[in-house]
Amino acid sequence: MRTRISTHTGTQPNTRTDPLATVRNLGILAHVDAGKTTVTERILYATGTTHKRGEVHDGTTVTDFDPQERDRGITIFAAAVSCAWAGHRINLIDTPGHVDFADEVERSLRVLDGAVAVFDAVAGVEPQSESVWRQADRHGVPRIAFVNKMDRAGADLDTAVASIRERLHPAPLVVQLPIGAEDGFTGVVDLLRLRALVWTDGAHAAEEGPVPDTLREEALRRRRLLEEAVAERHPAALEEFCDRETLTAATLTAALRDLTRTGDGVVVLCGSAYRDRGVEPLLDAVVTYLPSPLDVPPVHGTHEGTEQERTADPAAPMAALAFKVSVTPTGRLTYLRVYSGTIGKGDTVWDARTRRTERVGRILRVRADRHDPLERAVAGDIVAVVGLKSARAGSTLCAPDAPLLLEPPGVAEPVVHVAVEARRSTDTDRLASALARLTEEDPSLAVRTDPETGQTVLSGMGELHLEVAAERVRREHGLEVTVGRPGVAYRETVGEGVTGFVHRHVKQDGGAGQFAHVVLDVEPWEEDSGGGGFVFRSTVVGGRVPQEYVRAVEAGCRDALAEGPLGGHPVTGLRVTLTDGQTHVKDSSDTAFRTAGRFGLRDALRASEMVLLEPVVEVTVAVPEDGVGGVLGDLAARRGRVTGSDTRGGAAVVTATVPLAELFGYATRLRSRTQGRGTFTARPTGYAPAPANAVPTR
Ligand SMILES: Nc1nc2c(ncn2[C@@H]2O[C@H](COP(=O)(O)OP(=O)(O)OP(=O)(O)O)[C@@H](O)[C@H]2O)c(=O)[nH]1
Ligand SMILES: [Mg+2]
Repeated sequence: MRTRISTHTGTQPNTRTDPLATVRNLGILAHVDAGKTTVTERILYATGTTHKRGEVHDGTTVTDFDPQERDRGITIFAAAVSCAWAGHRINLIDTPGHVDFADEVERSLRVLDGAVAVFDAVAGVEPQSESVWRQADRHGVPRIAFVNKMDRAGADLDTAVASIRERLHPAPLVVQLPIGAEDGFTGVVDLLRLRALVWTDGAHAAEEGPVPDTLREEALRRRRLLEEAVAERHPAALEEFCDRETLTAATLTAALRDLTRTGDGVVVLCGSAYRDRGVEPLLDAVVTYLPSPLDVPPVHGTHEGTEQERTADPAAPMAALAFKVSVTPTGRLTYLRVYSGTIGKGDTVWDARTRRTERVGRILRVRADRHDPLERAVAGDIVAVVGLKSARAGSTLCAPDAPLLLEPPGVAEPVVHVAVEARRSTDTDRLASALARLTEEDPSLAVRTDPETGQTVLSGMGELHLEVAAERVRREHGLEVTVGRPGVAYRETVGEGVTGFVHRHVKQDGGAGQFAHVVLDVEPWEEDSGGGGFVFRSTVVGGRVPQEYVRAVEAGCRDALAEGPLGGHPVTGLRVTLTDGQTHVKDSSDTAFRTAGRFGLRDALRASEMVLLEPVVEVTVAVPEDGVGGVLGDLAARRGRVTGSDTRGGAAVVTATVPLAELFGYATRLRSRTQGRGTFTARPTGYAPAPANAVPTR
């Protein structure tokens, strides 16, 4: 095994007193193709976890192990592997960059303590880098940035950093100066230690030496800029800077660590993962700047309505969150982040979702090519467990005598669906169980039977997502299936509502009667309340409708939102006000008011002016300049609205808002129109009114 030098400066807190301080739960995040899997691969190589460098284009990487990932050259499933560096254990999750798999990223972010955001040194911040950055912001995950592909023609660290500053974070703190450019990129100057690290092809590790004379002045200038930027944001550093007019490497390190953890600054490094340059300093930065499980706030959960807090203490009651389920030859692996307590082999645990106990079979530390069995895993760790039958991504597992429900990661609403049918009718049952297996592993897939056609309908996040799912049914289950044309999930909203809409639900023909009168106002409502686009209130005075019946009316209204009058689509973006009502001493009940709410709102929506909404995405298309005309024409034909155009690295970049329904097959079309040189990415931006002639039914 080759030996690598570790270049990290500064000391780690508590390393001797608590082994948890040496754990890093790390995610690799970025836009599609920025090089996450290659970075991961080089990390595994640098840490001695693997002994050869795998390549995405050869299908030989550790984390893109699924046959479809290897064929398509993209990451589809987040993969977790553990490795060791400078006395630390790094549990690393390589995430997919394609927007269709954003839910996989979301679930990973839920369990991470820190992340490396990877950027392409030519393209800078790309649309999906921006989306995952915002996702990480929402989860409060501290990040460092790695500007990758410094070897590419047109690579430029300063431009990439400028795009980070402009689009993601006001304080990128660059700690390296590249040595050489593009094909001649050979190393970096470490601005903290003012030493040069140079990599030569075929060599085992970086060679460390003095800063080359030609770069000395520039390195000192940039060191100065770094000191100023840090002092400006860190009070203790500012004090030292004012006293001594400079900052020591140790002060810089400590301040950068603080700024990373509070999110007030983002440390930026650079390199070329493909050429294996810049990986060791990145690992050093991970262990130096990113937090350990001890440094992050305690996790919160609920039990029977009361909120509870759990700290990363191995002696506390056990609580863990499952973030991934994967059915492998080793068995059904459930990946867990343990938040508190200790989970042991053979333990009985409580699944807060199913409200049942399960037994932990084996516990595994997942390494590149093997799984190491563990007797137990403690708070702060990420491990895989064999033997759990019902746990899903998002399930809380906890000690049976200390039940707790951790908030599961949100699941995005599927926006695209296809009808799936087994070629042979005798395979229908097998198809159903294959699809059930897929949804078990991937909560962003959903299966239902269309009540009108009886067809099996699979829904998910996008065309690619469903294509991958159908292909898994074929490959992994050996089933021949036909897949229909994709369709999008429409919604309905209120254009103009109604006021004083009266609904009477009365059944008094002997026996126990039902009596509920409601009067409803319905109006359009902007979706900003976080309540799924539906707001309910009551303005009833004088106790004419008792509180419990008001709640029943609300529940009934929610029932009615499932199917709107235009085509049976979910209804969103409205406020319903219960303005009046009437009860009957004997015959009123929760059920009667719930029914009145349901049919009252259904009829009120029928009487309202409704608007059909369709999912809309923002596409960013990059093509050689001579292809722009064709792209614009094509986008216009797809009801696209161009919102911007730019040039980047010799290519024209067009952004446009396009209805998702018009985008099916676009990837293939663009490739053939541009002889494979055009690329595009799409980012969901929500829903917009669909033209009147597009009124579809489900
Ligand atoms: N020139 C150059 N190419 C690189 C570098 N790093 C990665 N690549 C190439 O870029 C392509 C994409 O790399 P991946 O590692 O698959 O990127 P990714 O971010 O994991 O992609 P997704 O998982 O599909 O989002 C591959 O062909 C890599 O060989 C680099 O440093 N320099
Ligand atoms: Mg990848």
